[in-house]
Amino acid sequence: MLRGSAGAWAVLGPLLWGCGLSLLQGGMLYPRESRSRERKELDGLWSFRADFSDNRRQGFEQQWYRAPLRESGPTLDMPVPSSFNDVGQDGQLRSFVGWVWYEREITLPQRWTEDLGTRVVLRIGSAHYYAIVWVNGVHVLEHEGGHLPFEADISKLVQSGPLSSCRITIAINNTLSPHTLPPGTILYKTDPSMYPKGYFVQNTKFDFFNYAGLHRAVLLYTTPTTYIDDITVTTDMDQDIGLVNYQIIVQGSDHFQVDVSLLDEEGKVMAEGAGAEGQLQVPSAHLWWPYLMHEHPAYLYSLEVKLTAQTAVGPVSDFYTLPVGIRTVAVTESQFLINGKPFYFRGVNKHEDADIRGKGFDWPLLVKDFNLLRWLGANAFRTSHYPYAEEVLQLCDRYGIVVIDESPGVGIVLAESFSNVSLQHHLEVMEEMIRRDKNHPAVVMWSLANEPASFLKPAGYYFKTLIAHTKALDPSRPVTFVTNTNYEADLGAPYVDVICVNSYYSWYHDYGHMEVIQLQLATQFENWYKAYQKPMIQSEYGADAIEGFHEDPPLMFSEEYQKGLLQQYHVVLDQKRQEYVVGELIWNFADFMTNQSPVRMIGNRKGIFTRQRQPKSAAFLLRERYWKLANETRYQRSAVTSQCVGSGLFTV
Ligand code: GCB
Repeated sequence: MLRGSAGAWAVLGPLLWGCGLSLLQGGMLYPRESRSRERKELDGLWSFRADFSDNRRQGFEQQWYRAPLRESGPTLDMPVPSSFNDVGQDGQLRSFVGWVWYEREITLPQRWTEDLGTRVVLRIGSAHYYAIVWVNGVHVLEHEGGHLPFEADISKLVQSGPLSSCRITIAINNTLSPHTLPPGTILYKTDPSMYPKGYFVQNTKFDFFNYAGLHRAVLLYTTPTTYIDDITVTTDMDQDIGLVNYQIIVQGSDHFQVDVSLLDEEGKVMAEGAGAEGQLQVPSAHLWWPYLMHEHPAYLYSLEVKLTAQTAVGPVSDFYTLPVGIRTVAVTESQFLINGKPFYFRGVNKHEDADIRGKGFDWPLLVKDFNLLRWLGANAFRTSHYPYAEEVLQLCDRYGIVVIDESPGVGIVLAESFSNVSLQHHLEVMEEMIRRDKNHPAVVMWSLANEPASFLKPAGYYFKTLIAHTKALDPSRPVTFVTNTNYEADLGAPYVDVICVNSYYSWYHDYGHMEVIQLQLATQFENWYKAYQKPMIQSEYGADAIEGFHEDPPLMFSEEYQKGLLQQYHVVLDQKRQEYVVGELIWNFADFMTNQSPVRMIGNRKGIFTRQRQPKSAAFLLRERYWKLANETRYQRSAVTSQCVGSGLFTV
């Protein structure tokens, strides 16, 4: 959510979708280079200081943004992108709660500061959690939410003075409150016999470490002053003709022309169009298929958009190329269909998490993860429990890995977190998320939350409203949230398209008794299906295993127990996937960091890979299973029998 003054960025955004009312300003296209656009990455070392003052407000009281940070006190070198928590040797910084300050001075290319026909934009991929940004000491914007990008047009600031350099200061606060997403509470501990004066801790109801900092790329990019602000693409099929519906938003001028061409993977023009809105038809279209579902999965066309405009300074052109996958998504009462074929999610839940960098974006890690996913034969993952970096979704598009895109609605369990203030923020987060991710063919469903207290009275209204808004913003994709509430008590489930259930039989209860899993799991599925007749996904199941711990017969925390527990689940999943279960997502892809607690041994160890991405025994089990499942359905052209229900055919 953008807050406060946004500099010259003041044009009210038009409606993003036909029937979706959006309050967001402008589009959020991924910054790509083109003939008319340049980008300058600001990755590397930034100056950094955590504000350890008692009220954490010294930085504001002393206006640290007014002059280079080094002038107001000592600074540390801080890598970007990275979480700040694990790069140092200071335990206090690791668990710091409050404001931290980042600063970077940069030299701009001469043309950017002199050419008034150039628009210079500062874009921050993610800053967890609340961020305030100044350029050369001038406040340019604020943003709430740690997992989605925000940007400001800073042209006026960098083009108004004699300077060819600019100083970017970003203050970030990681404090979570009952109204943030995810929510949290600050607990003041006031017993003077136990705690020093002013002592407080951050409490959260989610199971991962609240890493903070500049987690994704910070960059500057340019466009002409009349520019392509947003593109929305939806696709459909008519026999073998691919239909690509496009809508382009232009800012900066009312007198412009838009031309579009759709190129295939060989660069051949397949269709052309003119105007800001229209439909392109692609005869014998190559569809975008998931990994291992087709001999040529993940086929991507390129939509080349060319804008020409007459402006006061003469003719201007802007170019932007968007990858486009042609595919449809639909839900029946027992199936999830991609391109009209039954799709079974064979996948994982992930986290953005690794040694040292925490949640900081890292290309080698990302490529390793995709290589592991493909090695497993997985075809899907859920972005548990927040939206991941855009580059992750780009690789999903490219490799055919299907995504359930989840909002940061994790740990919504306090009554306060279902209030109108919280709901309003959640609505806005969905707008930001859909604005960013709407054009990815890999994204097939929105997940609004993970394990909310959906049995609480206000949850019914909360989810009814949230789901209606999400569907209004994007009528083309099904919507879910992930539940662990009893099927009879869940007040949000009536509104979802797919029932996603987490369960930990023989882990969080019936410790060590794997013999009860089959009965309990079968009962879970049957109860839910009887109540709702909607397709179901086992959206989490798993057990902690410490790599190298072996016990046979299996004991909890051994690799044998993890494997044995999964095998018990698989027996029931194999029965129910013949009926209405449309997917299984293991918890978790890899071990990950959590808060310290007596039930977490240096983090959550339910990964089938270690945090360093080495396989445990369970990884080999899943690999065998996923390849077997893939081979059962590989390139299969089975007829679709069930009727589409609910919101009908979802096409993207
Ligand atoms: C869950 C949560 C997930 C936890 C997991 C666990 O139900 O959705 O965030 O990490 O269980 O291991 O307890």
